[in-house]
Parts: sequence; structure tokens; C-alpha cells
Amino acid sequence: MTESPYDDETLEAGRLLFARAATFVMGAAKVEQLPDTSQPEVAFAGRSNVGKSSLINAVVGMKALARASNEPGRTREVNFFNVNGQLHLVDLPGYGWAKASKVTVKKFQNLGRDYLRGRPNLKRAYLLIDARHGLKEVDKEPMDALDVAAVSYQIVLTKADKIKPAELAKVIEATQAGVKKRPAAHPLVLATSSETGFGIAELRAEIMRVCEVTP
Ligand SMILES: Nc1nc2c(ncn2[C@@H]2O[C@H](COP(=O)(O)OP(=O)(O)OP(=O)(O)O)[C@@H](O)[C@H]2O)c(=O)[nH]1
Ligand SMILES: [Mg+2]
Repeated sequence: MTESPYDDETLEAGRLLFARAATFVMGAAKVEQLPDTSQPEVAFAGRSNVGKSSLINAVVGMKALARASNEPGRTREVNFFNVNGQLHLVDLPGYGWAKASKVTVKKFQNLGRDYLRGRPNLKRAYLLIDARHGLKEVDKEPMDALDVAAVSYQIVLTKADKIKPAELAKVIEATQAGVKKRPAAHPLVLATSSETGFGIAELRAEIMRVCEVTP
């Protein structure tokens, strides 16, 4: 595993920030309902069931702030969570949700796409990828969209607890190679587990840094 790029002081500041109160603000089902905010925000995107809602819960250290479920298609709105009145974490509906009707899939995709394109305060999108699978064909479309819209994004591997460290190192390497030529992608790939807390301190520090806030 690569060494943490954050010093102890930064990690501690990240811990402090996300130990503060986090609250559910609202869920937007349509682009017109997206709130106007002056605070910086980061969004969590990715395939359905990849662990977006669970990762938000892990970051804020709460079990059920965002609703997670084994059933794909759990999150159906763009959900806004506020941390300490300083920033928003945004939970997006997942894509690649096989059981949904075509109309429903389109609706979610459009909502997610419109959100990602039109948020002046969006500091970074985190594109979540299951560590067991790595980048797949289905992830290319959102990456293309983010590159075209010039939205800064970073890949976060999820469910790292499900594979061995040596395998994880390989997936990180392959994923980093996969985003190398993508103009809006951050070159560093983060690995996390909402189950064990692995990588969460680093993700907190990273969110704190891109949102330019201090606890
Ligand atoms: N082992 C393990 N399971 C996880 C982890 N993160 C999420 N899960 C499980 O994966 C399933 C899906 O998690 P969610 O957080 O609801 O996924 P989501 O991406 O928000 O899904 P949608 O809302 O449908 O788009 C749940 O059963 C979680 O408990 C993890 O780090 N490790
Ligand atoms: Mg969800």
C-alpha cells in the first residue's frame, strides 16, 4: 500500500472536522430542486451498490445519515448533507442499475449529469469503483462526461476489505494507469473500506483540502 500523503496534523484536522455535526439537508428529485448554496461541496458518484451512501456515513462517522442498502437503486435523489455548516457532501443516485426500467435509468442519469455539469461550488466529484472489479466499461461514460464538463474528479476504490492487500495494490496501479490520460481525473487513486474504516482518514483530509475549510 502506498504511504499516506497526509501528515498527522492534517489527518487530525480532517478527523476533527467530520466529528462535528452532520445533518441531512434535502433530497432533490429534479434539477430545478437543486439548492443554491454558497458552501463548497463534493459529490459521490458511481455504479449502484458500489457503496456511495456507506462511504458518506463512514466519512461523517454515523451509521445511517445516508440510507445504504443491499438493494441496488437505494438512493433515488441527489441528497445533500451538511457538515458543521461548512461544506456539503452530495450523494448521487447510482448508474448501471440493471433492474430499473429504461425510463427510470434515463431520469437518474440525466439528474446526475445535470447536477455534475451545473454546480459552481462543486470542488470535486469522487467516482467510486468497487475494488474487486476495478474500472469497467460502464464507468467510461461518466468519466467521459466528467472530462468533457471539466469537473475535477478522483477515483475512490470501495470495499477494500473484500480483497487481499496485494490484490488491492494491483487494482490501485491498474486504475491509476486507467485514468492517466484523462484530463479531469486526479492521478492518485484512493482506496477505502466503509466496513473497516481503511482509508477514511485520508479521504477526510482530502475533502477538507479540496473544500479549503478548517475545523
Ligand atoms: N464489505 C463492505 N461492504 C460495503 C462497503 N461499503 C458498502 N458496502 C455494502 O454494499 C451495499 C451497498 O452500499 P450502498 O452504500 O447502499 O451503495 P450505493 O452506492 O449508495 O447504492 P445506490 O444508492 O443503490 O446507488 C450495502 O449492503 C453495504 O453494506 C465496504 O466498504 N465493505
Ligand atoms: Mg446510495
